[in-house]
Amino acid sequence: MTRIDTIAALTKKALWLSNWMIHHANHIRPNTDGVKVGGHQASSASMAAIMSALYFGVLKPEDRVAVKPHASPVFHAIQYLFGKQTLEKLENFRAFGGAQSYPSRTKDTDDVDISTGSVGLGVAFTAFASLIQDYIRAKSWADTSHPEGRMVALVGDAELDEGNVYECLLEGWKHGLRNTLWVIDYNRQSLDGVVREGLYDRIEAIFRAFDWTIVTLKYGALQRAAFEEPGGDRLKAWIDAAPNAIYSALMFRGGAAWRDRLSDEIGDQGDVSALLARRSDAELAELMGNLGGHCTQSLIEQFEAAGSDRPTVFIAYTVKGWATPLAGHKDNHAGQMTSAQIDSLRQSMNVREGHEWDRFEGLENPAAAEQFLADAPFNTSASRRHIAPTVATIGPQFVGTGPTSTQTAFGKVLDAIAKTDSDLARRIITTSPDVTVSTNLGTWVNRRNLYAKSEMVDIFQKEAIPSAQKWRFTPEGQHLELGIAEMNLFLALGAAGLSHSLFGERLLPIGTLYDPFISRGLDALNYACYQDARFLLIGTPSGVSLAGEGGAHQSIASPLIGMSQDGLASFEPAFADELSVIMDWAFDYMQRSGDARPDLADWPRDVTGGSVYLRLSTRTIEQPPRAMDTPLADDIIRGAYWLKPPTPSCDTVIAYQGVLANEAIAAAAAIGGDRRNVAILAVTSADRLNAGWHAAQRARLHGDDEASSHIEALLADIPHRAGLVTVIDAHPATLGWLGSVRGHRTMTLGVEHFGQTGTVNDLYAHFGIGAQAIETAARSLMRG
Ligand SMILES: Cc1ncc(C[n+]2csc(CCOP(=O)(O)OP(=O)(O)O)c2C)c(N)n1
Ligand SMILES: [Mg+2]
Repeated sequence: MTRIDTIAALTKKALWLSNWMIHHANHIRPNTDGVKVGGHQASSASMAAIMSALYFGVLKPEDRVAVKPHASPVFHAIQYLFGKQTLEKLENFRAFGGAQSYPSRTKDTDDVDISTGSVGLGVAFTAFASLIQDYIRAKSWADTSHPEGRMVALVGDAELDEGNVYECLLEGWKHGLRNTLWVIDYNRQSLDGVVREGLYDRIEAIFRAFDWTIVTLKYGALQRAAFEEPGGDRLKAWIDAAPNAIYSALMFRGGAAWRDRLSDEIGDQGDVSALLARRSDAELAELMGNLGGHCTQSLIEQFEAAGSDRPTVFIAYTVKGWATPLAGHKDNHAGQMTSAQIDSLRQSMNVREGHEWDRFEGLENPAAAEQFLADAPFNTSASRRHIAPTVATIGPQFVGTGPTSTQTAFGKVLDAIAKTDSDLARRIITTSPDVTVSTNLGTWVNRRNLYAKSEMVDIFQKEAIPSAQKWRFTPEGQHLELGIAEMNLFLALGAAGLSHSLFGERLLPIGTLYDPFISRGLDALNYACYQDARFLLIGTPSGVSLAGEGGAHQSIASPLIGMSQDGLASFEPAFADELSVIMDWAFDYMQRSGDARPDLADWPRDVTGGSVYLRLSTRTIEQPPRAMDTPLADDIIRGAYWLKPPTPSCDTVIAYQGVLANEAIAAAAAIGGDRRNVAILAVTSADRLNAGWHAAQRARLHGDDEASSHIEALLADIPHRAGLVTVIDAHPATLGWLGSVRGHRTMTLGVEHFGQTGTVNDLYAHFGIGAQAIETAARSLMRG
């Protein structure tokens, strides 16, 4: 058997196993709750040949692949054929602990490079992964002894409807994207139906506009041979002119329908009729289904010819549901074969009943196939995931005690780090969607420069035009300048934040953006966290405290996003010294990789590490005169400390998070005078405080009676009759739960409506979060 024949035979195995996996999950495995299991047989069939050609023939271990989410079953089947996926996982496809519905880096065990699920994100991720690979390899500290990988995306054609794909094309073009291969499964069907005519031309024009190499795989080898026969040119012309819906419908109806239609439209009683007559119905159906994306020979030839200097897109014509009874039907997205249909597919694959899962069942020469798989370039025994050493932190960088804002302090901390000759400073990569200067990254960039593949001087500097910014681009530069698209920021942070695992080099990515615009990139942020990428996110400025900017620039929900986003520890420091401590901790936390204990009672994040989000402000406030010590630093990281501790007679607690610290202090002074019966709780992280509380509750439910959380300990001595006022420049629910910890009566102050322009005092008064409002709320609780 030739290499092509072997891969074509393995394609059939991948097709069969993926379809059987879905059938088994839906129709054979007992269903205990009546909820549909699902899985995409037609979408999988569409990609079986493309993925088999890549994995069995073309890919190398250093390549990284994002698989179209709903082709997950084919991916798992291919890994199973390689011997890297267990039967148990396949039998439990979409079940608890089984192979995942959509390929998952964190949940699957069979070597997923790039998670997918939310369409379009995996596609764009490959572009940023490629940029990050280039970034690393441009650095003098990088180990470039291992080969460069290609970043590959296997793309559903409807994924191109997602705007983030175009945002990344533009960004990729700016940065000289290369070494990126996208294979579009051009089956002209999405979830709901068949796409508009003429889509191909639009797609081609778009990729051409961004300087991509375009390879169209329209006709398979069988079709190309038929075109050479007498009358073949007429057949080709018919195929070229056929509307998508007609082609799909005929694919569904099969050989006899093809013969009727073609005979009607181009049958000439001469050459074309003879061409058709030479083929049985089955052969005719095979010929018409032999589009480029299903032809192993064409796929291998074209993939192997691809260069790496430019990005390449393969537009591979396919049929959704190829080689199955679902082929071409417009409703086939969630459609599944009946038991009778899967049975006839089984027979056509020479798979015996009871041997459905056997890896090499039905193959002509199983031993040769097994050897072929063992020898496949992609199939190495070494792990394809890297482990990079951690980078030592350098301790908190304190930046003075005068009045300041957390955003200004952030810039100074980074500047202090930039001045050091440390690994930490070298491994930091900063990035920002066109808000580098306005989020105080400017001084860092002046010292550490912007990244570009080749040197570019700052023309303004050269022309001696005064500017605070030195905008010099160099391969050693450490700031990745992005356009405004926030999705790209999070995709870049995702790729940079996985570089230790993808490329074996540790990066410490820091991304800054205006806090409200987190929402603009939220799905990509979620996606980065789902992949367990590690980065530090700075949202600044935030809240109504940036006053004059008005409603659309004032974030309200972001602390709740920070709390609810899995994989992201969020903080909102009020003071510069807190920020210094948190940043130092964050650089360590981002690099942790302990194993989560499988104990429900545990809050494993402190062991496993994660990403960190800091919500900062541009409002300058007075700083407390104090020295940082270890107990205080520990409490800052745990999420709260007493700025003014309670006395036994405490009747009011004011708990604030972030920039309203001085309002809390003023209100406490106004209420308590010198009697010190008002305590002030400084919350640095509602997120970690809340997570610790939940973890302690779960632990106690599981029998650990000693378990206690930081917030429970802090509130333990507050008399029950005391009132609790919470205040934040954000949604009040962020801190509202504090009253439930020990059952204190609580008033929750915050911002629930879109902001206004005005002075800080105007807005604090308008939203009821200033000192006066806090005092009023506290007094109302005293009366109660
Ligand atoms: C962001 C997002 N929106 C919606 C979906 C639901 N969805 C999954 S696949 C799909 C259609 C995909 O069509 P296409 O990319 O052409 O793949 P095909 O099924 O044709 O292979 C949709 C709408 C999703 N997974 N992600
Ligand atoms: Mg499609």
